[in-house]
Amino acid sequence: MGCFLLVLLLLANSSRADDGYRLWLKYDLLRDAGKREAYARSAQFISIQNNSRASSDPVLKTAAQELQAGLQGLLGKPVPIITSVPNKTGGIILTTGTGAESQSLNDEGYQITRRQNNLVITGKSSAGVLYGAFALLRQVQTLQSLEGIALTSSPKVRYRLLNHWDNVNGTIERGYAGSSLWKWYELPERIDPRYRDYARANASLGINGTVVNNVNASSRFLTGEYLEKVAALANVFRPYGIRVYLSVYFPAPKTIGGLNTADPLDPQVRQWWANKTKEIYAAIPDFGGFLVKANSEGEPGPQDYGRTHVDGANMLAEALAPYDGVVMWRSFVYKADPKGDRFKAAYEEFKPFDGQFNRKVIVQVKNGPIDFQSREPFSPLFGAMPRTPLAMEFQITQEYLGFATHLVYEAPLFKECLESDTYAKGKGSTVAKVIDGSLHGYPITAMAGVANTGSDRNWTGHTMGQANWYAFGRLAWDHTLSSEAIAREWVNMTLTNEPAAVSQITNLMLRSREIYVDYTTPLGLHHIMGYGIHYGPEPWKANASRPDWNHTYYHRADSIGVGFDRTATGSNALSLYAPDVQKLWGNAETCPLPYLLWFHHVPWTKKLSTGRSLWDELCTRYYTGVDSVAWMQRQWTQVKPVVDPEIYADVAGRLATQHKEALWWRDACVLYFQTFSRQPIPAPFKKPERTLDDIKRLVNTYQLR
Ligand code: BDP
Repeated sequence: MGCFLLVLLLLANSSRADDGYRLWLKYDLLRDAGKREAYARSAQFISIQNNSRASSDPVLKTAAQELQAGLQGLLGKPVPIITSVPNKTGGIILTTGTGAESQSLNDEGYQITRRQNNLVITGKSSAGVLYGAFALLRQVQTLQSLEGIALTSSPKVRYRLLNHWDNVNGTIERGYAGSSLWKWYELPERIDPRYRDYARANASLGINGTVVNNVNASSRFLTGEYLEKVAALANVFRPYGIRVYLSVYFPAPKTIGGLNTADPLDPQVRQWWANKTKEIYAAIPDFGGFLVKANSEGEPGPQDYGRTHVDGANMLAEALAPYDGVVMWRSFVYKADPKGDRFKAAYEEFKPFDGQFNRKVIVQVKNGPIDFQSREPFSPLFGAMPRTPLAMEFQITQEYLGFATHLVYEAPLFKECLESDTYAKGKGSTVAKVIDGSLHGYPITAMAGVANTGSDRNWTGHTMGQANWYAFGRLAWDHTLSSEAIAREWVNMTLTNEPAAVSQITNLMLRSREIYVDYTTPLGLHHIMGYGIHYGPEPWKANASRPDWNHTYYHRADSIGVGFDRTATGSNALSLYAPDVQKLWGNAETCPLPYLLWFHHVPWTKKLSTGRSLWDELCTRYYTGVDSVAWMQRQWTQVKPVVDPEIYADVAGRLATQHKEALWWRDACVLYFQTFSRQPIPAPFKKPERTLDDIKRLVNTYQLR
């Protein structure tokens, strides 16, 4: 008997082990029986309101099925999908319509209300209903009441996309969670069930598009062979309201088209793109469009033929003219000019073209002027191109944020940028208002996130990285949501509903980005990470093949001080911003400390607003940053009793790695910068036990090939 009990206990325990595959869509039985019953009273059936169009709509069907699977899991009882509504009450009705109730919604919005004791999910489109279904599930997963529920929500931007930097050979550029999700060698014949789970996860957030291949694109994706594979993916994604897009290799007319030029003004080249686009739409009728990286980091582009970004983008837009597709043309460009400032490059190249792009073109801009650093001021292009729709490009994958070993919750980083004021039309002209089109009346709006997904069982390597995918999706839908609200939702849905633990984990997540900044690049330092792989510290890098790939270019440390003077006495990149922004950041005395070294070369001895000298403040940040990682470890230990053991161990292990590497960062940076400041490590901190040479030897091995 005792033995039998033990087996039962073991079984119960092992069934709790969670490999993270189910993300935030776990749908495990709610523990509180009272709550389960209350929800069940409102969820006795699901019905698609009878109209002939609706019953065959695959997206509506998905909505009903997702609701059914979710509710059955959460409530532990069957929830039938019934075809008609014979005055029945106590159920959930799904309905599309353009009636009065949906007036306030945009095309993909939803409304959840109570009508005659039914819960009614209304959308103008079936996609809206699908998003409403996931919103209802979220209410239950986060234990919100359904009594008197009245939710209305519409996405603030139209195109909400993941960008996958995935290659033909299954590798992922800057991917840290295994290999590509797309098994090109098996497609189109074998459909990995995971494709559907990928679509579910995205749809649950409102993501409605995915660029499946790397911006450093291979022309192979445009061959008939690959279009068939991409079409097979599109077929899986379609019932989830997700469209596929492709990154294109600009010289494709040469590499796969047999032409001897890819000049965008050449009639044959234009015809080639028109034909290719027609071929794509024949295979994928709801194809979303093209993403282009051109004349950037060695990628070819229109400038190779003496043409411009406008010529290139407009050519592709014309090819798309007969279809419902768009061109996302990236502004990530910079030149190897030792006298220039990379900060200004995208602005200088793109701003003069404002108003010249075809109406189907969106210029996709990285959040900051350099490159996805842990903190950047917003790109000066935001607010500067009123007549060109600009899309936001965030990086979810943690290329510069410690890969999949450092816990960095990115919502505060995304929000910081979105809430920055461009002052383009006076106070309150936030980046978010540029992106959602409300500031300049953009006809199309978009937000893209470079994905952090891969073939790892838990999708993102670091389990907590799932929260970054989640946060990106939620903010692309509604940028007004707070980082805290998003974290709470995610923790409730993914880790635990236990209130004290939810608060504790949420707090840890909210602080994590600032902690990362503190032990890597405090006070506005930037671009001093390991050369090439972008991992670990390497502030001493000074022999790169391009001046703007040296890290000394960015920090400019000397015996006087450190930081990049971007005021009028330096590169004057500040002048690209509106006068109010210049005022905010232009004076070293008043510049907020997070941005200080982005804009000023500050003497080591300069007294800061904290009361400490720059050198002492820098050291304080590096040391307290490391201590804060130890704090995160302790916080995590405390939630052990209420978090799944497998997930607990995964995160605990990665936090230990993070602590070890935070120490590398600290020692590397304080010892290196000390060679310039020539000042001691301030009390109460103890000087590192290793020497600069020791730490250089250690982290330089990362660069070995
Ligand atoms: C850089 C990455 C590089 C990308 C590039 C881009 O290191 O791998 O190709 O961004 O965005 O940060 O095009």
